[in-house]
Amino acid sequence: MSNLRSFLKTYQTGQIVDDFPDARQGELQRTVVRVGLFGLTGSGKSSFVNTVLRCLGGKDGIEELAMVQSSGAEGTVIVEEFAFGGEGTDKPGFFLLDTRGFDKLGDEAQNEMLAILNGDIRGGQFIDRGKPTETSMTGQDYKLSREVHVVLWFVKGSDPRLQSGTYQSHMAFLRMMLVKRAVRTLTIITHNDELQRRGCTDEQRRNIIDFAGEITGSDQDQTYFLTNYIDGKPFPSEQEHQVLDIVKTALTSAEYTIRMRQSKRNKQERDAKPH
Ligand SMILES: Nc1nc2c(ncn2[C@@H]2O[C@H](COP(=O)(O)OP(=O)(O)OP(=O)(O)O)[C@@H](O)[C@H]2O)c(=O)[nH]1
Ligand SMILES: [Mg+2]
Repeated sequence: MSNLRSFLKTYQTGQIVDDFPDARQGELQRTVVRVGLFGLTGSGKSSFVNTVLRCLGGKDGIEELAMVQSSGAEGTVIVEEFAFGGEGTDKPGFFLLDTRGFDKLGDEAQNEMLAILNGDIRGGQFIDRGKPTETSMTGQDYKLSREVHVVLWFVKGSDPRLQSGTYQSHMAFLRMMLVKRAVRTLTIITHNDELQRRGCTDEQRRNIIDFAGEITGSDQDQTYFLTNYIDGKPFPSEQEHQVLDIVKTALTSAEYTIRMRQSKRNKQERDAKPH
């Protein structure tokens, strides 16, 4: 466990998957893994950033916290980047991208998520939600180092609307784009402490996994239950381990995505050359 923690504290891109046959010279050294956190408002994205900060500490000991349930100005979206890993070097190993949640899922949400995936909405940037964001629908011509390499999709496990089918909608396009980009989605079901307190049964958990999967497209083996660290509450090492495990899994998925995208890119370049 402390092994995993120290691995993640010093992590640099490329340390999990051993072979990147199609990487350009120095490409991995320049790339910081970008982990996109998405989900409805109140699902626990910012709390997750703070939980990882508590477990790992930020790059160079930076401990600036994410704003939990922040009330950004109306119509404005902020993506915040939090740097982790790379301890003892001048480059972080990965960013967690905390995004402003949606009240509902639909076309607007999809378009905005796609722009973040493509790297067209970056950290600290203000976006007017009144206007659609310009972004590529195909994901071609984008730079691998700008993009999001893995998605963590947050779902509040104790949200009653999950069971009522309110959310079973409309994210098919985005899911297709993720598949096309070879970006994996992990589903993070938060508020596990509340589920435990209510005596949630295994069958109820399976239902929650299914409901969440309808939104995110994840199977059971890509779905994790999580209790976020809440200021002032005890945080047992078992919960900490869950958090570190999710981070490691996310970084592993991201590295496979980077490797696959490099190979695709090189193949396209070869195919485009005149014979
Ligand atoms: N009990 C419990 N509360 C949680 C957990 N995760 C988050 N919360 C609480 O849920 C509320 C919402 O959490 P946030 O982290 O602000 O949610 P968010 O996804 O960042 O929300 P937006 O920024 O509005 O999209 C806060 O009051 C958190 O303290 C959890 O695992 N258990
Ligand atoms: Mg937030």
